[in-house]
Amino acid sequence: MHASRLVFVLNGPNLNLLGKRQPEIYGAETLADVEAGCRALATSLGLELRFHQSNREYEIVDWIHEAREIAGGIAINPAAFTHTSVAILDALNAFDPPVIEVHISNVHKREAFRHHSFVSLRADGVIAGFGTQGYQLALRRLATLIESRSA
Ligand code: CA2
Repeated sequence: MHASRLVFVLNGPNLNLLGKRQPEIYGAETLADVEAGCRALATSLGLELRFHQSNREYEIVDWIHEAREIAGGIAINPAAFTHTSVAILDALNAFDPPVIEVHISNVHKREAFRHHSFVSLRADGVIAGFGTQGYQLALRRLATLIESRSA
């Protein structure tokens, strides 16, 4: 089977503030910096990228539905929706290719309410606490998984 090399990178609420507030938790890079880094790596991995951020749960659900038709994988930082959203879990459960969950901070070192993730019930892998480098690790893993599905 030939798996699509198109990957969606989806970001949840408040991640538009990355690099502008709380650098001690989330680092100094902006979301635009993260996107630029992902685009450069995607090119070198032979992946095509769709990179989105929204503060609205339904938009994230809609992008996952769009990905069902065309994408070979999703990397998602659902942000606060990680801990609350059955809707995003249900959408991901209707998406067959690999899903990697990304958190910039180590959620397990933080408040107890961040320790539970609905999305982890579906994710094939979870990256937490690697800073914004976690996005690059997720893309590398998706490239590996897409290749193994094409073999
Ligand atoms: O560590 C992560 O990536 C999180 O997904 C980030 C979410 C948080 O709710 C999760 O528990 C862990 C928060 C994203 C908010 O991002 C901001 C960035 C800069 C300033 C303020 C918020």
